[in-house]
Amino acid sequence: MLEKFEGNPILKPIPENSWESRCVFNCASFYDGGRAHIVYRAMGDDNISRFGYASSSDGFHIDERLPQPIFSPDNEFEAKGCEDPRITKIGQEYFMFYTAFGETAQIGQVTIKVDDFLNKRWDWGKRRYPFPGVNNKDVVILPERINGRWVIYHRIPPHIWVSYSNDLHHWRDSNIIMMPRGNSWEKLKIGGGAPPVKVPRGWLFIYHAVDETKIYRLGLALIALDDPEMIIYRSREPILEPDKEYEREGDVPNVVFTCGAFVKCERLFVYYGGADKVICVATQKLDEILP
Ligand code: BMA
Repeated sequence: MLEKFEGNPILKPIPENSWESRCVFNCASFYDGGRAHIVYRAMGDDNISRFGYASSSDGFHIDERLPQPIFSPDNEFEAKGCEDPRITKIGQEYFMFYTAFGETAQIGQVTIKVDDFLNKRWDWGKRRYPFPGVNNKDVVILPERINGRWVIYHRIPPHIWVSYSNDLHHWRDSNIIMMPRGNSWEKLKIGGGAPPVKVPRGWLFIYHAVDETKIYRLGLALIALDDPEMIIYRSREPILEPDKEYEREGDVPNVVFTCGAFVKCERLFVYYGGADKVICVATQKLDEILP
């Protein structure tokens, strides 16, 4: 259902940069100030993930890329790396959730002022770990309160869970909202992909799903605007699957994995890692993607 850009991959590793010499992949992406911003996971010689930054004026062609990482591990909770960033604008701040990989793979959470981000002052503030010690990943947050509370979706294997907060720091009332579906492309586990995008009929939620043979695909769900636990649609078939060489062969084969999407001119742009090695984009007109 999504159309892959013919110029994929749009970003590849740079062998001369030790921190991103091996792979650049799963990236947060959002559109602000007339540009598509991409915060991507990179790995180099030491096998530790850090985040790099690139941007594009048309969403397809990268016309800016920084030579140094903009976010790196800085304590024992993330000693083995920071992975899979997802960024959402709330008021005058960007919230970034990521996987903090240390003894366990848990959720990390930071914020940065919009003005600081756009001016490349990488002041991310205090690092928080809202579910201490829990094997928990793939967080996406809704950009506005629903019935007075903030809402995140996250993944404690193999399900997608919802949790709520009054203050954006303490999360409670967790519930499973989506489960893997037996004998299908989403049999083994599922997890949140891009932060949900608001469309007139609901929250458009792209998630990833893993089958028994470890192939990663993307699925689509629509969540009721005023009820974070009501799934009003879930695609029977994947909306993206690995079939190009750059998705089938890489650091981990047969993977498409998204952490970011936005709508521009009625078109959905989805950024994704191909085979844990390169960054790609796929798009579709909004009215084509929803049945
Ligand atoms: C998941 C995460 C992703 C990765 C995927 C496929 O568990 O680690 O970052 O893209 O596996 O290897």
